[in-house]
Amino acid sequence: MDLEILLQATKEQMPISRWEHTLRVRDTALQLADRLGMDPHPVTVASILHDYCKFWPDTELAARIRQSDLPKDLLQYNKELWHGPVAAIVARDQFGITDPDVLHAIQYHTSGREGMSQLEKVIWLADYIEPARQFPGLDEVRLLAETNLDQALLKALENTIQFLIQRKQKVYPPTLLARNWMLDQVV
Ligand code: DGI
Ligand code: FE
Ligand code: FE
Ligand code: FE
Repeated sequence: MDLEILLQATKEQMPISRWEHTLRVRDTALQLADRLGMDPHPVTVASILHDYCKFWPDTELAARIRQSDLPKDLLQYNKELWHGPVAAIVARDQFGITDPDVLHAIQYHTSGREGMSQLEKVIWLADYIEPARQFPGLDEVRLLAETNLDQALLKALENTIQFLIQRKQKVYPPTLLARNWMLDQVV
């Protein structure tokens, strides 16, 4: 996969602020991956593409979900959950990416899921802690991320679930399953 083509195509899909977020997620994910001794290539590809569809119209995202093999229950939950799964379809069908781990990291980068791989965890967390983010409780998650990926992810999932509940929003069940699963993973 030619990274220059991916970078250029992705940049064209979004405003500059989101493009800069994409590059910060890539750099943050590569730092985590380096510490964990992971192959940087899949980390790079997944980070670049994770928000590819963030600025696509909701109608287009919904249509792609209906046409594809993606879970249809997404349509009953927050629209914020749609861009990752659709980006994974684009990565596969338009960019010919076949590595299931990369496709899953893109697909589940918002929801998380039970049984997340190390790559899925790194992308999820990098998206949450990249330097320009400002969530309540983020300092604690950033600190945990320096020493324990699983503890950081657990805390970040809990913060996200609390944020959604405070706002009287639905929580997509895979997010709850991810949090329950992480609770058993942490040491
Ligand atoms: O696309 P980004 O802004 O970089 O980040 P993202 O794809 O992780 O989207 C995060 C937003 O999605 C976050 O503000 C919370 C919202 N959201 C809505 N419903 C859910 C959800 N996040 C999770 N994890 N689970 C949900 O059910
Ligand atoms: Fe490649
Ligand atoms: Fe996203
Ligand atoms: Fe993102």
